[in-house]
Amino acid sequence: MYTLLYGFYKYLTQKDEFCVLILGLDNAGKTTYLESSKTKFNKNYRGINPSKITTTVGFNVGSIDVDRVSLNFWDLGGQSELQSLWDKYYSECHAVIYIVDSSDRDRMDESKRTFAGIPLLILANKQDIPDCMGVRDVKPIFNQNAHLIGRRDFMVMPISALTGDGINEGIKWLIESIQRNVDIRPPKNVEDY
Ligand code: G3D
Ligand code: MG
Repeated sequence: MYTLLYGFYKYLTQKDEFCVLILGLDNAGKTTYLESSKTKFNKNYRGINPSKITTTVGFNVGSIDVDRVSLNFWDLGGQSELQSLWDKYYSECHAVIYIVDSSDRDRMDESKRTFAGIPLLILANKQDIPDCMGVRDVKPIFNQNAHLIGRRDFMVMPISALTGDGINEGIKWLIESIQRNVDIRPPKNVEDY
């Protein structure tokens, strides 16, 4: 009886866990995005003051729960020495969020890295900065690499990690895409570890 109830309890409470890689050049707003998402989705999370966010050495992790889905975010930091680690984490992940600083026209070209297979959400961050590049400007730059982006769910969305605008829409898109892709990359549940 206990096992039956325990099994039922586990069925009710178990969440599907997915890993989401947060990539982007340094200063794009990755850490701010992670903090902002946690503040929005985790009721009791109070967040750290944006002015206290310092350059990420190593990486930051964080997770958010949305209904029966748990997203584990990995913000690997953008320093070029660490970019060699991206591939390793990439093979284990269910989706990639790539954050670009829309106010940094000079480095937009450097941002055109590509990844294959899993859903890719490109966030055009810092939309609160006047005269930044909008989605209309950012999208064509990544579309030049459409042949590398290949057959996958791919979206460019505008956000401001600082004000939180656009975060919810991005997470919603991400979860829908991960769930569409679940036959190819099933969730990693606690029992798998
Ligand atoms: P990173 O983790 O990708 O390196 P951070 O980037 O999250 O550390 O952010 C780098 C700088 O960009 C920070 O400013 C941060 O406040 C700012 N930033 C992040 N997101 C936004 C945004 O949406 N709008 C604006 N205006 N600024 C943003 P500082 O001055 O602390 O270096
Ligand atoms: Mg950082």
